[in-house]
Amino acid sequence: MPIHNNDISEILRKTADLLEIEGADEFRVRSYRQAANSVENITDNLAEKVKDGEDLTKISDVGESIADKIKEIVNTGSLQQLEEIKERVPEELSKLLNLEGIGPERTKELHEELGIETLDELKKAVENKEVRELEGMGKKVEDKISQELQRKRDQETRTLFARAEEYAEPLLDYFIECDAAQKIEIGGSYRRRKETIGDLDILITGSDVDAIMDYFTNFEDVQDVIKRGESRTSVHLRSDIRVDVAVIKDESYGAALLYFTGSKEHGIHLRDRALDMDLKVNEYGVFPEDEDESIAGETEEEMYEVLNLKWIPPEMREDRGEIEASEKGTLPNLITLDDLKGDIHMHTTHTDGDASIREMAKAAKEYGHDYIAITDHTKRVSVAGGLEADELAEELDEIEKADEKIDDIRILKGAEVDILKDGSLDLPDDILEKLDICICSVHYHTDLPEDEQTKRILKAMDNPNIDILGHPSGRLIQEREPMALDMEKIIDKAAENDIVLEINANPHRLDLDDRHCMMAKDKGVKMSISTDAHSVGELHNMKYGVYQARRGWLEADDIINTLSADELLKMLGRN
Ligand code: DGT
Ligand code: CA
Ligand code: CA
Ligand code: ZN
Repeated sequence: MPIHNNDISEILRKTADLLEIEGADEFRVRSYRQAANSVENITDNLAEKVKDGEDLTKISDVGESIADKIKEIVNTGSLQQLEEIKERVPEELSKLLNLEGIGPERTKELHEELGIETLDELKKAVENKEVRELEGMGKKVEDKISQELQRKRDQETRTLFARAEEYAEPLLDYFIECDAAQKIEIGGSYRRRKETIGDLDILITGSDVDAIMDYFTNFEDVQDVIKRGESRTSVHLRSDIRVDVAVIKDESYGAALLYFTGSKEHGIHLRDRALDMDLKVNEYGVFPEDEDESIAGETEEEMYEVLNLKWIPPEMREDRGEIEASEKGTLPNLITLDDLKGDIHMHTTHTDGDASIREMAKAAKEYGHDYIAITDHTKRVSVAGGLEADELAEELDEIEKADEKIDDIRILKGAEVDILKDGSLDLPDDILEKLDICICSVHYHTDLPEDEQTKRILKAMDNPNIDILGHPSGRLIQEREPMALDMEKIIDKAAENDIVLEINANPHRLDLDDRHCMMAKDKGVKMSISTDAHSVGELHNMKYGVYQARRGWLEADDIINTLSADELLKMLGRN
């Protein structure tokens, strides 16, 4: 069985959760949890590192003891210690613990007082109004739990894109060795680069369907075969992700790809358009009325062409006006990863990052950037060791020196300043004026009522020192809802004050989302795409931001870090 980084981080995280519920030492719990986060964020395959005998303690937050646990997981597929804790603490309690508003004490209380061990049992207790009777809970907590349970249900049916990718890519690699398969492509929401995907839809051309399906179901990551039909097979992977494979003929490849890429709404719009032209579109091709000889089907381009349309990039296929734009010849020239010249949001060991300024700069240079901005946290963000004004001044000094000494990459002086509850910033203007790039973000009081939250951020946006509004909605996909916020007002203010809105490329954030990207572009607002990296590995998350930008119809011109460093600083009115 292949062990993915995700498998390792999940085992470590579960161990941390169960230990915490059991009341274990806080420090010990944290060491597991931090290691889990760290493992989740590295891009190299850990199982291979173990096999190669590499030193795992080089990974941040991984000490000797955790390194041994990782080896055990890679070698045996499980962790003995976790198996032992599971005998004392019901495993599913970790799901309770991870609901917002329930900590270890409440989990324990729900377990001990009401005998709750699973989310289903919690749901029943909420419905029976039993939770509100517990000490320190009440109706408000019960309502919150009820909301959280609903969100959890939605989330369990979909998978974060970046997570799906970890399972999809090895499957594609596996098929390279399959002689019976020719072309292979993942369609569906995955090809459209949606932030979460329901299942993977894979298309394969080849004539020996049985050989292809046998090969597929023998994939080492396949957990169970849901159904096997004549030309379609569905399975669950061990990660619970569902995969549908369809085998098609060469002459229908384009038609099937178009159909299975979707979206459903895009497909229906195309079909209606075809009907108006007395044509029939399906997953086999385009057919003139009453004829069974297709006039197109081998490629997507010809499918669109016979409908008098230009080929439409998959990320745009959501029926948000792309068919009209294609007809008029006004499709945008979407931004690509290559267009980006720098990454202007990242953290270092000066606050909560894992790597030094020098290490981040070297890694970014290797990645191919011309410049980066170091943007550490400031004082209000105390959990991250946010910097006081004098500490930031010292860091800026160090950035300048690093910039002089490290060739072929420019290092800009930045900070990610906190927007306080009243809309003022947590550092004075005289230090902010010294920055090349000033990002401002909300980190606390994310649950204010909409008008108060909006007013707060609008006020911050009136500070002349702010260049970029960081992760504007504050959402964490499937984990935390966006803040209650009038985003249109924020976008209008950004247009008025020439403030750049960030597209945070962290695959858990993707904030702005695609719709707000579109809205911002419509109002002439510029955006940035940055990783907010806290480690060198996360510098590779840039692509997820690009996918989101493409889903929002953005072009290179809309994104400020497609500019050179000099042009960028000029645009921001700095230096
Ligand atoms: P997902 O998996 O929920 O993230 O979203 P999709 O878009 O991958 O949807 P899925 O897996 O249910 O189906 C894959 C594609 O197949 C979908 O994007 C379009 C096509 N499709 C599925 N059902 C229908 C349908 O009823 N009508 C049309 N026109 N196309 C459909
Ligand atoms: Ca799908
Ligand atoms: Ca599907
Ligand atoms: Zn940040």
